[in-house]
Amino acid sequence: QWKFWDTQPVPKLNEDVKDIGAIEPDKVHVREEPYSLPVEFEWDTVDLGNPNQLEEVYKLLNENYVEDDDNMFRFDYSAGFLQWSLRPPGWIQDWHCGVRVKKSKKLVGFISAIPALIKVYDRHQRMVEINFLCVHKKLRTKRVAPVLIREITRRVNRRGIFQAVYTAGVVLPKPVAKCRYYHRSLNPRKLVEVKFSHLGRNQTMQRLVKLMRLPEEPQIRGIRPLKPCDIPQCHKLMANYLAKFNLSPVFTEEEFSHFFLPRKDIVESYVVTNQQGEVTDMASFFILSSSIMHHPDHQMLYAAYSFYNVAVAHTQKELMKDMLIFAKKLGFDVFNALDLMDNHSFLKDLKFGMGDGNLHYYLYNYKCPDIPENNVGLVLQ
Ligand code: YNC
Ligand code: MG
Repeated sequence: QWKFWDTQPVPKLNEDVKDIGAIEPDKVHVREEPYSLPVEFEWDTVDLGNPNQLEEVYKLLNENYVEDDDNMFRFDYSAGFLQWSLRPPGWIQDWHCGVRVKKSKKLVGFISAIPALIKVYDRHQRMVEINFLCVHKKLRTKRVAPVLIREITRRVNRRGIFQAVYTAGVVLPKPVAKCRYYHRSLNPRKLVEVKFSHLGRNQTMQRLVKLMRLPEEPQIRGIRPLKPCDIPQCHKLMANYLAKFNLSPVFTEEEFSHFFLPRKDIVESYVVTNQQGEVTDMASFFILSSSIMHHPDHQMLYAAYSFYNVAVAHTQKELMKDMLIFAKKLGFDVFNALDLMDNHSFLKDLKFGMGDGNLHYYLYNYKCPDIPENNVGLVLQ
């Protein structure tokens, strides 16, 4: 069955893991030569600082990356989003790994890694986050994906890192956690028109629109965008919160600034402060729209994704309600959230509906007991 994955340091699907730690020891020697591609293709390290190359990655993903199960929507990661996501502090150029057709130089494959310190139960492990694995539609099922995975592993190993974390919709050996997407309609009329959602029995458009109506303005007094001067406090607040989960990132202050300072059309973060001016709560979402594949009137589904939220003076529900209000004001059609961290505490009351399909979390060359979704404290882009 798993011709490729059976050769990799990951637990078997039926394995009941009881201990925590690396599966195989760090390699003393890592091969210097890239893995061999089929003869028509060649490796290329992509420079995302070069507008033309950034555009090539954007286009590859826009036309060939993840679709929903019914092939109606496909992620449309913006060029600015890709730069934000793939160039955090410590990013490494040759971890932006592309495959081109030798003759035409057309980019037809991609995989990326970024560095991260990850807490797994009570251990801290230097890892990479793997994302944006993509093979052009015309090149599928030709075993190019395993070569991309082997090559990024080699490039990461060359830098002395031997563990990774990644997520995928598909089941592979072996998920450490399984989460589900939930969706909160902000523009129910459009969502029904494009068949993202449908009217239930005994439901009318008028009643649905009323059901999903939100206040015009945020409800928490003083909630405002995160600013550079909040960073030291906010970073501590987040670190303290994330420490309680069994799978979570350990951000440096620089990483925290990079991932949370607001960037138009990429990421939004808000904070609440008390009378002493101390940050008590924070909430954030990133912006990831999807192309609507075959609709006469609508081309884009504008979506916001819940990122990291910490509630202390307020409740998760109060914070998230304000995120819905901000997202609605910004023109998003839908607000998505996974059922991880403390998200179960607001999903039902704030009228999120369960999505189809799961998001599985994986570790490479690291094993640990299964983690229930409410103990997952990691959100990848
Ligand atoms: C997948 N998503 O099972 P077996 S998520 C990992 N992640 O292997 P072929 C996958 N493996 O069964 P295709 C995978 N999907 O023989 C399939 N596989 O053991 C496995 N889609 O390869 C599959 N992006 O080349 C099989 O398949 C083998 O041509 C088959 O290519 C697959 O970014 C893919 O969903 C996904 O672009 C590239 O379908 C293609 O179908 C595609 O014949 C649309 O591959 C976009 C899409 C995936 C998004 C993501 C995370 C990726 C994680 C990769 C694993 C990283 C391991 C850690 C490495 C660093 C370690 C260090 C240190
Ligand atoms: Mg292939």
